[in-house]
Amino acid sequence: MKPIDLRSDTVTLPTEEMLEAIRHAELGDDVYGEDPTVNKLEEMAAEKMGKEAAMLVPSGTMANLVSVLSNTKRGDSAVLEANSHIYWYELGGISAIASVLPLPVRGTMGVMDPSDIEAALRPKGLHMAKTTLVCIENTHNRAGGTIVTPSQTEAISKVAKEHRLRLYMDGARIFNAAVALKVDVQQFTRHVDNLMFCLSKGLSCPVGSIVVGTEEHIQKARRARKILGGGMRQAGVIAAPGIIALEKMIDRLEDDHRNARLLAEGLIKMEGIKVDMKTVQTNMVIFDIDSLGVRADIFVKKMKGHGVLAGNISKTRIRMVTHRGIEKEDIEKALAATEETIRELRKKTH
Ligand code: TLP
Repeated sequence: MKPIDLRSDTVTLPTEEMLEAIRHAELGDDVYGEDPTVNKLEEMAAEKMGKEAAMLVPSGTMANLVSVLSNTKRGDSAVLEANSHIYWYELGGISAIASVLPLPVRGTMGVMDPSDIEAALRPKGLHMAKTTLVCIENTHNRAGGTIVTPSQTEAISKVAKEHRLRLYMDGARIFNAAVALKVDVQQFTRHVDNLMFCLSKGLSCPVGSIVVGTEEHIQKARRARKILGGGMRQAGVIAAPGIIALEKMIDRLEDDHRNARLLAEGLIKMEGIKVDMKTVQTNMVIFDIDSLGVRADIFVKKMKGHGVLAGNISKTRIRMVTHRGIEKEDIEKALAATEETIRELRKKTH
């Protein structure tokens, strides 16, 4: 039987309509700017985000790196959240490739306090790596898909403006935030200079992320993408499902949020499992199994034996992500499998 895959929303497969759109996409060489499908997607994305221009890249990791590169110079420093994806999961590309010194600031549920950002800035001076950039993440992955609200984003943007810093948003799942708060996505984007969002997560596309900003910024970002080897030719095959994603796949994220809540409500009832319900805001559930006295990687392995895939994100914490293809019945099965796993482990330790 096919496992219930709750490791990530990146496992979503394209819809039939997306596959059909790929088959019929009008194509050209995008390095010459001549792929009409890419051009259409980039225009749609810029308009949706309320910015001047946009650029398609293969992955969220490249989108973040391109954005760091195009917002900074070698030897600058950048403030980011201590548990952010850029800091944790991107092989240190910010330092290894962009030569930028990260200044990590610990947030609360993924949200940095503006005064902590201010305190982290390097003062001007001969000895200092000049701070030029602040990065926020929305929704925040390691905090459990938590939202940086529009007013929190605005407060951070005030600090950025005051200190003449650029503000960048890793908005890999920004539509999850907008749908959860029932606000237009521009309520977030208007406070940042540039951002990226992913097509390949909850929006179900097979590949792709989009960098958005001013015309001038995107011109710079195009050079950064090229040096990283991200200039693609008939990239319309990637853009075609992206168009469908923007037109049709956003509102359904609400179903994923409902399922995540259902999952969390079931998990919290189980002995030995802790869920901080405040963090269950979108399509992720992170739970702690510390009091079970078993390592998270072992727990995850046992779950796999019961047909459920999850991710261990620390020694004691496990992440489950809901997405298209996961229905209410799958949540019920996942809960039953978790209960069974706990029972088995208890038997072993008694
Ligand atoms: N996140 C993946 C893993 O890399 C952890 C996941 O399964 O959640 N920003 C954020 C906030 C992300 O969550 C991710 C992917 C990325 C950037 C990178 O995107 P990709 O995987 O397309 O390079």
